[in-house]
Amino acid sequence: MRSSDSSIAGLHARRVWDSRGNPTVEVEVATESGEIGRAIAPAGVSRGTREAIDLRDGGDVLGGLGVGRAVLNVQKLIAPELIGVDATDQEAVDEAIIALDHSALKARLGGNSTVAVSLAVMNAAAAAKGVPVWQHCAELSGATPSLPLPEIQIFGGGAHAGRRVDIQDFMIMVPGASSFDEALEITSEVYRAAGSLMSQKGALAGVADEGGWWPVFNHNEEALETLIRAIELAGEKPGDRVVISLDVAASEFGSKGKYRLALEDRELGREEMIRLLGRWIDDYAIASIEDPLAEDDKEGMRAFTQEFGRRVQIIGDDYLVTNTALLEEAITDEACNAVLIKVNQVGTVSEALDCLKVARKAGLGTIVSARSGETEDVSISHMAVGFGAQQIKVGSFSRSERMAKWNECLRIGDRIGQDTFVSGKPLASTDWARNIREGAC
Ligand code: 2PG
Ligand code: MG
Repeated sequence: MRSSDSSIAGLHARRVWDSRGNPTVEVEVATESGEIGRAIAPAGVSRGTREAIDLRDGGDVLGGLGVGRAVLNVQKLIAPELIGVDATDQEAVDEAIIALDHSALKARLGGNSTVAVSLAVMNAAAAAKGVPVWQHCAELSGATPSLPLPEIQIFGGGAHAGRRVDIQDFMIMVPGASSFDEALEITSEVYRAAGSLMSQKGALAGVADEGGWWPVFNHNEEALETLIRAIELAGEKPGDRVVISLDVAASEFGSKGKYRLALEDRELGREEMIRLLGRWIDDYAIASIEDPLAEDDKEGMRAFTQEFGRRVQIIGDDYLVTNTALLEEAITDEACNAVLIKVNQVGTVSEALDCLKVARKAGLGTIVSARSGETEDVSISHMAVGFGAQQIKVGSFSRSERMAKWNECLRIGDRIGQDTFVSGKPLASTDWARNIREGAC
């Protein structure tokens, strides 16, 4: 391949539709060699206030969610700057995008435009090189490809289920599985068991936005109790091979150190919230908690990590929004011990990879994550493998926009070998704390 063959020859953007039936941006990038790379922007609803902005048209049509302006930005503003740039040089591509929009939240171009372009270029570069996307990602990141531990939702909640319960994601992980495939098989059994428990109580009411069972519970803890029963019904001992993982998404119901649990009609102070989660950790085989406190509650995140950071994984999502500067601050503050990596939170592949590398260097856990609004795009499966992330979070174990990502990991696994599967080690690791002490970051 001549080097110029991987140069970008053209970009095309169009409106397509996501898993909620909302419009979103798809971009196709063509290289001089005639290869095409395609990607679609995902969309979150429980969004951090400091994440890249999705540019929407506003007005009455489509609830204001139109992407006409975002599509035009790709065609008129971004495309002219990228024609002739080598697609394999992801940093040059992303720098050119960033040069067009220095606003903190990519408000001019829209994070939905920039992420679709950046991912499409990544996919086009792999095609031009004639290698699978995960391999190109490994070359970009310098990591050894590995199959991440899946983190899979059983009950949806929060903003993904009409706020039927306050906590957003009730998930499981199977760190005791011997392969990615076995982790999915055990998850499938637990998912099915949870569905039949709901059915027995006459509470089976369909699925939430990410495919987890719709939560018909009278209090948040009932979801945890039911999840424990489902794990047992599936023939597993909670805390043994299977552990529970929560995304509290506390910014959705808390701010300024106060947390309003609407389902239970009570408001908790910061300390009470920490005590409640601490009791759940003791009682329910919980190994990982995401956003236990709100994005504005640094004091709470620090206190929580101080107390529980050696027992459980504490993930910053809305708290960090895949932003390297916020991550560095959190490392100094010891405010969490793992980071969720969502490319559309920051807007480009290079910025997301930079954040992941900083986390890895500091010994923090790394979880590549989808959004609640997703599509058939499977770029994140390739990124999770090629970036050597320890975990992958894609939502539940139903609905094809979710299953497409799990299934893609299985296909990749056949190429790189099941022995690359990341077992439960990262969850038990306290390397992050030691690295901070030794000044490795
Ligand atoms: C999250 C994500 C995915 P959303 O909070 O982690 O579950 O939700 O995409 O709506 O921000
Ligand atoms: Mg989250």
